[in-house]
Order: sequence, then structure tokens, then C-alpha cells
Amino acid sequence: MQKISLNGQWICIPDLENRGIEKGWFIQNNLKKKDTGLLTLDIPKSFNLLEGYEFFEGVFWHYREFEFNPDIDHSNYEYQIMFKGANYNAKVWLNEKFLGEHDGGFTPFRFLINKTLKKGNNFIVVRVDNIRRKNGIPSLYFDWFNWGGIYRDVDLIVLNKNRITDIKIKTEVLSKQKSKIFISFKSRGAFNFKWQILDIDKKSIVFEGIKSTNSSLGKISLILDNPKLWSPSTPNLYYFQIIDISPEVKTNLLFKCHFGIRQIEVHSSYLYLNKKRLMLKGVSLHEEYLPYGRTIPYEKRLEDLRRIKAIGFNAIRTAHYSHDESLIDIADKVGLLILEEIPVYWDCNYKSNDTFKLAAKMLRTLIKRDINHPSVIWWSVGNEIPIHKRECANFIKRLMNFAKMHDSSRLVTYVSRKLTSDLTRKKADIATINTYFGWYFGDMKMLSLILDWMRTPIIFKPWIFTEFGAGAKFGFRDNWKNQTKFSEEYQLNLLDYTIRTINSKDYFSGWFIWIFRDFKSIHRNNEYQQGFNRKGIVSEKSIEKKLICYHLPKILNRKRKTINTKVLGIILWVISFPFSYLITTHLITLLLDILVKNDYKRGIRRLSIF
Ligand code: GCB
Repeated sequence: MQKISLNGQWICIPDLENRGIEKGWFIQNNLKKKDTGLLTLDIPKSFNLLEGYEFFEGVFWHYREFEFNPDIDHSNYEYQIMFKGANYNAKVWLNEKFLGEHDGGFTPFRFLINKTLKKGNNFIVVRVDNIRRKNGIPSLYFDWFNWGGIYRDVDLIVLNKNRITDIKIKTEVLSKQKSKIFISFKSRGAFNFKWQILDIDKKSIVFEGIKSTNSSLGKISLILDNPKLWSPSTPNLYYFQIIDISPEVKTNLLFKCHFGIRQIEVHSSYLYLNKKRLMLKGVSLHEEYLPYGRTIPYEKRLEDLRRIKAIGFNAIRTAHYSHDESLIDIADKVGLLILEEIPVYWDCNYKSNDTFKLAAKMLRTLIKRDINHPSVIWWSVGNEIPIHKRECANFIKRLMNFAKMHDSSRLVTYVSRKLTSDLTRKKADIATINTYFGWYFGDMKMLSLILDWMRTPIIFKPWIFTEFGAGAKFGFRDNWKNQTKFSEEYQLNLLDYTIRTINSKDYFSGWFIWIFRDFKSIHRNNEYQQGFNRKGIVSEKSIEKKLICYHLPKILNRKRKTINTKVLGIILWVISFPFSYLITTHLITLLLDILVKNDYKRGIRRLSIF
């Protein structure tokens, strides 16, 4: 495979009236007439980083010329244009011919350009809009910034017509001394190839063989003695590569990737990595780093993950959508487990089959992209949707089946905010809960009892506390006793209390703090927020560490000596059972709030107030 980068300077035009298509802005001469005072963008880069367009939600046209000088050889090669990410809808023309369009801001897409690519000068036009739509994923309302435009790499790709595709490497840990490596692939065309497994450090060949593509589905199955297993503390990587050995082909290396030998499993209510019990201690991360928007330089991502690791975390949740693949690559190398997710979030149009198809396509694309990354251990098919409604539960269950069908070697789940009325928990590999006791509602002192109560009907599954947190404005310090919201002390107290409570409950196999860095959110506008969700443990300036950061290394493994609320939790469950599917989480928290004399109204207006 050859890759020619189409990154670099592109010209762009905001289409304020949304009439570009009608005016034929994909025709080179029409655009040439507009050649004064044009804006430029160094793609990949969001148009929201242009001065004057910081909050723009609309249409932007991007175009550039590029040279392609090799002879175009249709019989041996396939030519494609690949976008790693453009938000939200992208329509693409090459040499004035429409190639197609793509919906969804976080997954890669490509177009075949054999018929349109020319030798010499070529002209590419991309219309991207980030207008929110009811049938979109996410839909109209979400708690992150709607960065628009082409914000990940654009490449022209030249592929051999005869090639191997869909390579999946699965590993199983059979015993301390033995592991199984199972590789499956598809092939196009008939040819012979050599495959090799290399030890990444020694660059020595661990296994190799020769195969011919006589059927479209191929398999390689191996047993490796004394494998160096992959885990957060030992991120050992091997390489798999495929070399074309037909003499007439110019490019020899057909495929190369790293992989790790590891196995993630659930048994009863525990989670295991390589047959050892695993406790996830993690933090969520949005793909945003100012002033770069989502186009985060590699070194900055590396720095983030090294900091996360240095604090003592062993996992991250790439909320609420797939991040650039380079982040996953770094996690493989530094040793962090990853929970991946698609942006099925809050209120989408769950009744629509088109929305389902779009979600399924996102999931399939994500699984295909990241299937060989050892750091990725789970696919989450959504976050905090109205899961107590049957149509939403069905939507999620269908997505879970779909994920399992494409990858049965990882955990499949959905991230829930319902304490009791989640109709999908029984189906998921892991039971999850997002809840903000002590921040939006309730009191953190209620947490232990509520968790034991919530867990009663789902005892044969590991639980993960997928979100909890408190906002804090960097630099706003207060007296410890005052417990003032948005102070660094309040955040420290709440996170400390919650982590210690979860650590003391055996049925929890992990927790994730919401969130690593403060992130832009246009709904959050009180005097502390100023346009940001402030639950980060570092501020949006990254180098500003909040108080919690200094204490976390000590807190991560601590347990709280609690009054055992297990029995009380079961009793409460039995009493509340007849009502449990009728009473919504809100009503229950209202009752709790009355008990602890908190202001519930502030909780339901959570976005604007907190
Ligand atoms: C949640 C959401 C997350 C929000 C967070 C908050 O439950 O999953 O997207 O940003 O709460 O800060 O309210």
C-alpha cells in the first residue's frame, strides 16, 4: 500500500446561505471566480478554529489541487481517497465528479477513485457541514463542543488489486506457558504470500509461513510457547506482516501491524485479564486539546497518556466516540486499557431504522479499524439513552448483538445512568452505572446504600462505575469545611469519597472519573464554567493540575471502612421491587434528596447550573 498525504493548505469558503450545491461550487471555474480574500485552512483542522467562526454550525466548502504523476494502472492497482474523520456530513467531488457522502463525525470513510483520478493535476472539493440533525448520531443535544470540518488526515491510497483484507488477530491465554494466536483474513485475487510474526524488540521471526490465496477466507492458527503477554504493566507487542512474493509486483510489504497477546474475560461477577483479576482504575477523555481542537498532535496525545499513567490509572474511556487511531496506538505502547464507544448518546431517534443502520455502520467501522489493538477491551454501544423505554432497549440490544457478531473476543456493553430501570443490563457483559451523587443530586453519604440496592438484581455480573465527578474551577480554593461546589477542595472530597466507597465493594471491577481535562460545552455558562464542563482533573490549559491530581496516587487503591449496607440494600430492594420498574431514577433521587435536604431542582437543571 502506498499513501500520499493530501493534508496541507486547502482553500475554504463558508456557505452561509447553504446554496453552494445549487451554485455549482464543485466546478473548478465557478470557484476560480471567487479567488480574492479566500480563507485557508491547514487541513486537518476544524473550521471552528478560524477567527470569526468559533461557534459556527453550518456549511464549509474545502478545496485544493494536487498532482498525481505515476501512470494510472487500472489492472494492478486500486486508488482510493480516505478521510480519517470529518464532522458531520461530508460530500466529496474529485475532478467535478461526485464521489459520495458520509454521515458521522468520528469514523473513517473512503471512496474508490479509479474512474476519476487523472495523471497530473487533480481537483478535490469537500463540502462539510456540522449542522445538528434529529436523525443524526449524536442528535440535537450533547455535552461537548461540535467541532466541524475535516479535522483528521486525508490520504490518497494506492492498493494492490490482489491483496489481503479484513485481517483479524485474536489471542487466547491457554496457560502460563502457552497462548493461542488465531489470524483470519480475506483475499482478493490469486497469489502467494509470506506471513511472519516478529518479536517487536528483537525484530526476530517468531513464526513464518507461506500461503496461497486459493479461497477467499484464510486462517492461520498457532500456539506460542512462553509468550510475553500484553497488559498495562507489561505492554509487550508483537508484529504481524504479510509480504507478497509474486515477482511481478513492485511493492512487497502488503500489510504490517502490531498486536498484543492478551485475553479479557468475565467469570461470574469478576473481570479477568490474562486469567488474573482486573480492577479498572480509569479516567474518561474527550478528544479536545486547546488550541488544537480535536486535531491533537501526536506528542500531546502521548504526553496526556503518560500523565494519566503516571498518576496510576490503568484505563481510559474514549468518551463518547472514537478518537483518532493514533491515540489507540499510543495506548497499546504505553499500556493503558481502552473502553471505546460510539456516539449513541442521550436523545437520538431510536424509533427510526435509519438511525439504527447508521449506529450499526459506525460500530462496524470502529470495530474494523481497531480490532487488532490490544489496548481496546470493550465496545460500548451507547451512553445514557432513555433505556427504560422499550424501543431504546431494543435498539441497544440489537447493537450489542451486532457488536458480538463482529467481535466476540471483547466485552460488549452500554453505559447506563439508570439505577434500576435499565432493561439491557441483563444482556450486557458488564453492568455499568453513571451517577453523580453529591454533585447533581443526593449526598455522597448515600452512595454505599444506593449501590448495594441497585446491584441486588444483577449479582452475577461485574459492575463498573463508568462516570462520577464534580466540577472545580482551577484556582478556586475554599475552606475544607465549607464544602463549596466548584472549589478544588469539594472535587477532591467527592472523588476521594466515591473512589474509596467503590474500592470497598467487591462486585465492582472498576471505575472511571469524569473527566481528565475540562472541555468546551456551550451549555455551561455559570461564573465558574464560562463555556466549559469543569469536571476535569486538569483545566483546559492542561498544565494546570487541580488539587485532586496531587492526591490521586494515594487515593486510587484506598478502601473506605463502611457500615456494611449489603443486607440493607437487599431489604430496600425487596421493599421497592414492585415499584422498581415504575419509579424513575428521578423520583427515587427526589426522595433521597428530601431525606438529605438537598435542592433537587438544581439537579434537573444540571447542565445550565452545573
Ligand atoms: C454524563 C454524560 C457526560 C456529561 C456528564 C456531566 O452523565 O455522560 O457526557 O458530560 O454527565 O458532566 O454532566
